[in-house]
Amino acid sequence: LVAGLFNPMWAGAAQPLVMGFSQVGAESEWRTANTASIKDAAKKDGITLKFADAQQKQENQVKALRSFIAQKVDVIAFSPVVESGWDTVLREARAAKIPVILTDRAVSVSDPSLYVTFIGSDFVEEGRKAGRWLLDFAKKAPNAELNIVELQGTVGSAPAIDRKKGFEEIIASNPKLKLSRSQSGDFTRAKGKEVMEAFLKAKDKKIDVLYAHNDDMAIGAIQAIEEAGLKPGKDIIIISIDGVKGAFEAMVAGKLNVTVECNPLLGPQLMQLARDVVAGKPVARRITTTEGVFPAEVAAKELPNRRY
Ligand code: GYE
Repeated sequence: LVAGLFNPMWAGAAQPLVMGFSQVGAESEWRTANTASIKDAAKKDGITLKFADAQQKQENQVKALRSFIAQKVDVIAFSPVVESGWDTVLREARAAKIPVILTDRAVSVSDPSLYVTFIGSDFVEEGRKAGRWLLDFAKKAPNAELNIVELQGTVGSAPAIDRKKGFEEIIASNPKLKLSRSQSGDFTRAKGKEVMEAFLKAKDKKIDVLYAHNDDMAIGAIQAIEEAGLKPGKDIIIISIDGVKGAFEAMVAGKLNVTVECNPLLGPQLMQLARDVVAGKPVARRITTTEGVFPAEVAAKELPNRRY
């Protein structure tokens, strides 16, 4: 064989599969781990990845999806910033016969067959787990009311909607647990800090518990609490979601009480799914990841095992 003359097409070898992936942004530690997992898995799997970062804006995602359609990729995968507003562009993908896989976040569309499958966590269940931890905590606490404030994720996003819903469903069973304030911190540290500062400044009611929809906002809030001269994890009990390394470090330092795990390492499963979908194999409509709950007591022991 003469080097340079060999064309794999002549040998009948398949062209590498091309995936267009539209990511939410780079808003959190979770997202960074998710992006790394997807890029890594594509490389290992020999899949050509066209990656676009939407910087938390739906309009950027719609543009990215349209550009993937124009480029005739084999498969589109994306993690939708918000739940609604996808019907039109998903119909365009269908008209171009490009299958769509949802990762991480769900959409609400009029016709569910506009996407093939959805791989990601059960966010309602994560909210319930956070609520159950607080129910247990409240059992041990003196009989007074517990005043809770909430830092929500991105407005209109599946994890913000569902984590609120699951948490509220559980705490409703104990009238001692009262949610007094709830505002979006857009899943970032900077916003989490800013909103917590505003909560603390209100000073109308002592804050007993903070429920943050992700670790990054909790970590931002921890700073705000310390700057206000209070002890996070003690004066204010803090519950968050994701289970990133930063949360484990905060728990080891006694500043965070519990994190509910949400697994970002979806890359390998996504690549396998993409291959199956393109090959026309049947796949499950919904693939849920398995996750745990990590209270501060186990943080030091678990930290070395954390992969994100
Ligand atoms: O919890 C948060 C990120 O969609 C599950 O998005 C994801 C969430 C995650 O910004 O940290």
